[in-house]
Amino acid sequence: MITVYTDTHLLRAAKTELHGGLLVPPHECPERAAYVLSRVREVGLGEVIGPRSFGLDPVLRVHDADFLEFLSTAARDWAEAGNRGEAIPDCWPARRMVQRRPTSVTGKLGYYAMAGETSITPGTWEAARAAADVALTAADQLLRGARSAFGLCRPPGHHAARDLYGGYCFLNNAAIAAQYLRDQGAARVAVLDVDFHHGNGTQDIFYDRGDVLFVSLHGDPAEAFPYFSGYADETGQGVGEGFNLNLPLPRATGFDGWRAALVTGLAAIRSFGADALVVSLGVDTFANDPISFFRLQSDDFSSYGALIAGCAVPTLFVLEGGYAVAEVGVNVVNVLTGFEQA
Ligand code: Q9C
Ligand code: ZN
Repeated sequence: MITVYTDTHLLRAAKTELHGGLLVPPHECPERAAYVLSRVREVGLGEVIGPRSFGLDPVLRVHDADFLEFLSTAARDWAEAGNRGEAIPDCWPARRMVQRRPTSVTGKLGYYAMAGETSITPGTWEAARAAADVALTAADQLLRGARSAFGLCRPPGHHAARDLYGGYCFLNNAAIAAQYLRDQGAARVAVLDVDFHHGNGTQDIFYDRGDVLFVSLHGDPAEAFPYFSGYADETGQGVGEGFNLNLPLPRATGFDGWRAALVTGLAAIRSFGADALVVSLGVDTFANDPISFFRLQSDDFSSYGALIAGCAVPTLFVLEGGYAVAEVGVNVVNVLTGFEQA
């Protein structure tokens, strides 16, 4: 399996995450990608190639132009406004307030943020664009006939909606790749999100679509981020009704319960008849993850990689979360080798 990777992710190196009432070093850190890349090389997964530049056209198929303009200017506008820390919102358009974009950068942060933990810094936009190019370049491998490919994306993407960032995400790499596969001729694309957190951004982007099936296994939103998305009764709307499958799971779910939900999700993907599968691959389901509450062990990742291979459809893996940093490489690559060896 080819891996697509670029050092450009290093430009996403925030000093702060709002966590537990403190500004702490971010869980979503550059070392995560280093661990994954070094494990890819250690097991000899396959060639590692750089991304090509796709420009903004495939990004604009999924995200709004005003949102991209905001992301590309927020860090500079924030500094020019005299703020000394990293850019974070402190006011949101909550219930019964006006959903209108303010002109000031602080107002724009609240307008476009779906969560407040994620700082915007100089370099964030460049890194996010490179991550989208990584996902698109890996998607191109499928179009050239590969059975699978791995986009080693950083920053992650699945919490980003068409006009929202947050949850460590800016551009929705998996959604951009899924839409690109559609635009290049795949009639039906499934997105399987196995990150611990609900992929609210991907759900939102494809919610009214019958050509892209979204399936997500995640911590019950009553107890887990993103809290306001991910319930089982969110099933899609309009022609998209029935093409969104949420499988929320309780605290302390281990591999038996998680695997049963995966089998349900894979059955939906099979009966949908996908021409391509995009896997939002987060390994924050790991028992030792510092911000999550499932109990998967490292060997379990190999097992479920093999189950995903049972779909027998060209499969693009896109890196999402996973914050037990030293174990992220082993867990991610276990999924990929489990898939390959099935
Ligand atoms: N203060 C992904 O896994 N909530 N994002 C922070 C700790 C945000 C996770 C909780 C978690 C976002 C891609
Ligand atoms: Zn996650």
